[in-house]
Amino acid sequence: MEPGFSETDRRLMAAAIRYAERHAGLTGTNPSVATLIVRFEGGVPLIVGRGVTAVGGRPHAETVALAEAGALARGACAYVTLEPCAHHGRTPPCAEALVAAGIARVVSAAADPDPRVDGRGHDILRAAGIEVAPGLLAREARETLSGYLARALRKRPEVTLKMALSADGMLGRRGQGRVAITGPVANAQTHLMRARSEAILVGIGTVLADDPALTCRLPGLEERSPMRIVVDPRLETPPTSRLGADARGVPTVLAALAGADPQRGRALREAGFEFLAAEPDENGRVALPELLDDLGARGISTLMVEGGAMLGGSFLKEDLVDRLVLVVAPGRIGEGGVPAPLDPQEAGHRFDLRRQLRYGDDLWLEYMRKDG
Ligand code: AOF
Ligand code: ZN
Repeated sequence: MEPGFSETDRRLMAAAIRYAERHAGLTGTNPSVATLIVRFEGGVPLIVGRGVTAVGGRPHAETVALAEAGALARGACAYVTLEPCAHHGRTPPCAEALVAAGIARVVSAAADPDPRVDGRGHDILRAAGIEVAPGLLAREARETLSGYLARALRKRPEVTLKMALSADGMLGRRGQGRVAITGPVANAQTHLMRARSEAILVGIGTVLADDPALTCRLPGLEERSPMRIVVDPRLETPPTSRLGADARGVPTVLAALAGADPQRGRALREAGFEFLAAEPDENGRVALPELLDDLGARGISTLMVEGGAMLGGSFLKEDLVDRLVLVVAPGRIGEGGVPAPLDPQEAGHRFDLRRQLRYGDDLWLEYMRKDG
């Protein structure tokens, strides 16, 4: 137990962190934050207000929770997964709103690196005589805020590399692209991951071999399909591909190098594709760090990399992967297989294994970058 916190504090903060997941990926450039307003009646905690950052990013979690609590906020304790903001947006800062509502104690998890906040939120609370207890379950909270934190601190999206492997460590069969190896439960989880990402990226090799749709096809979540990005240096994506079929509905961006055939560009533009002028690396391929900088500047904070042994291998080699998801299916591919750029054993050396789940016959392994 962290010093200065009770077991009840810890349980309430854990609940707030779970609640913050609710709008993960739906709050734009804003993080999905949660607030619980809690009164202690004879030592028993009673939640009188709950809030999560609204879809689109405003109102903030504190505003929502304080509105629900009303007059019951006076003398209550607020549990916030991120330091309350200190800047004036469309509404006054959350720190001031907590003061005005008469909150007696604020327990927070992660600090906010936004230069407009960065400790000032806590300072406003302390100056008003509120007891401030920061840092409870900070690591767990940072995981729910990781996309926001990556963009705030590194000006780049958080990168999740997801790969499906056969039991013998193959990604697919040579010349055939992806062969369906994982089962329905793991596949549904993949679609859920897509829904929670702001953008999904594959290489042109995957587009040509698999003709993927890269949409979220879970019933009720079709609207949550993220932006699709293809690393396509020479504009080889066929306008008639499945990506082209709905490029007008789902933003689809081709990251191409200068000098790509303008004729192709025209046909693709007509099909609804958008373009991003990528920079070449020393091997004449699309430079991935610069591509990530570009996506960060466009407000993308979570990127899921889903395709291609080559592209996945490059992200790993260049140390650009923050989260790694390996789905290991029971079947073997054997002769003619395309080996994955790393296996679970190597992954264990480079990343921390955070979750290990069974989905049907598949093993789902989630890792985080070691220093994270
Ligand atoms: C909070 N509570 O629920 C969230 C916060 O564009 P704005 O004005 O909405 O401000 C965005 C910043 O607000 C963002 O960078 C982060 O510092 C903070 N997010 N703060 O008090 C919340 N989502
Ligand atoms: Zn705020």
